[in-house]
Amino acid sequence: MPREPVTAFVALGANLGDAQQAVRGAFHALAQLPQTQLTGQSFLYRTAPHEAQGPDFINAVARIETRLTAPQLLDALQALELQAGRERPYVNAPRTLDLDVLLYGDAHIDSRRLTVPHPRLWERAFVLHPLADVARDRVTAQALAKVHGQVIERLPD
Ligand code: PH2
Ligand code: MG
Ligand code: MG
Repeated sequence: MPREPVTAFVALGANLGDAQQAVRGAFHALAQLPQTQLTGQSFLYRTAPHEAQGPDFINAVARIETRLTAPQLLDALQALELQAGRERPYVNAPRTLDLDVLLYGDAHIDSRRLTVPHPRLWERAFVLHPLADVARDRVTAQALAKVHGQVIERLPD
């Protein structure tokens, strides 16, 4: 039996190499995933590293409709990170591309590989602002107020 599609949200981030190009390319790559449609693209944001070192990040959020299971989606995102040359020399090292599952329908997942909703979603301006672009109803003004003060700049379209 084919599965019903699920609405999921993916955070995109990069702060090594041509980060804007990496994030725009990642939107394109998400649109090509099997059993998946890209249904929303946030603006791109330049953001200060949050609990991390290195250059500023480019961040964004994608909305997808997918028939992939959450572990299949994670596999697909990790494959795209590798294709973009991702290396993990240490925790939160600068990266050519980071793709994180933020939300997968209404699922609560707590496995060894994957925690959904993303545990730090509500602490991060670099996630909440682009998420609000593609899921206005999921991000309240109070949530945005809590991350006020984190440096984030919306880039022109
Ligand atoms: N990702 C992190 C840690 N810190 N800071 C910004 N601004 N953007 C990120 O994508 C980011 C971060 C861990 O994945
Ligand atoms: Mg991340
Ligand atoms: Mg990640």
